[in-house]
Amino acid sequence: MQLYKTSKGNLLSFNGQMYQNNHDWDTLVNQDDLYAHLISLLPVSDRLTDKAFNETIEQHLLPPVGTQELWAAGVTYLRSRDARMEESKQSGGADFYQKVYEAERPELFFKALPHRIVGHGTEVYIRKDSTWNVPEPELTLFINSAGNIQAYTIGNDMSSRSIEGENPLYLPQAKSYEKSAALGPCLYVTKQPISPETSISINISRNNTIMFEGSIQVNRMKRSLPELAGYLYKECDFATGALLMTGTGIVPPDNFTLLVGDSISISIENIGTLTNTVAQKK
Ligand code: DO4
Ligand code: MG
Repeated sequence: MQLYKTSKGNLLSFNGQMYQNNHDWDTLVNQDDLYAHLISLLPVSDRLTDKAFNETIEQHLLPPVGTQELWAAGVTYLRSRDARMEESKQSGGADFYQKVYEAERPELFFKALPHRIVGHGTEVYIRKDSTWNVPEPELTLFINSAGNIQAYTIGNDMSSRSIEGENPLYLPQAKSYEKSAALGPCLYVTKQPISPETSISINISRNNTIMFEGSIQVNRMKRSLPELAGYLYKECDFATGALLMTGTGIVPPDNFTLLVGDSISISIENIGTLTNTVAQKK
């Protein structure tokens, strides 16, 4: 089922029926068994027509986040390792990416607090002091406060490759700035873990021309999803749960950089499409 956060309440799509409730987001999603909890709420939720549902989503959609921190895993796919090794050859940082790809401990970094996260249909930013910028399409986990994966969404881990490539110690500046993270359009809540065959795809268009497209399956990831969640929760508590981007397996060629006005669309089966336009901080 798909759970959408909107400024008019929470919308749920289940078996072709649409529902609405007004529960507090953090309380609603931070459950031991979110799927069973949402099913139990259906009899006491308002039924919506398709028209009312679609209009609310078009006009009032928010990113699927309450007070949760957003974290990210890196170098979880071979393509990310290779691209990072290439971009950091000059700085002497290439070995670190090789090592972290092989290491038992994954790369995890803090990405954003909720106020820096944007939703579907809005702007993401590229930095004005960066010359090489890319989106990173990533399956993103919602993990409850007990450390268990309860749902999935689409994440765009906007990244500056020029800043990150100059020195790996600049990673926080390459990754965390205003509107550097997009999430949405919904939380996909499943009874079973998401299928490893799930496909992630992206296209970037400029003046209605596709400039780049690519896709990958989740099973190409080097690490398991519970492994990434387990490392994040090792020494951190998250009172209302946390969101975790799981790394990119798709990197555009080195001669590609995003420009203001580009449109980025990321799709993941069963979750939908997350579309954002590229802009800069005013
Ligand atoms: O190590 C730098 C960041 C890696 C990353 O964001 C990714 O692989 O998705
Ligand atoms: Mg990433």
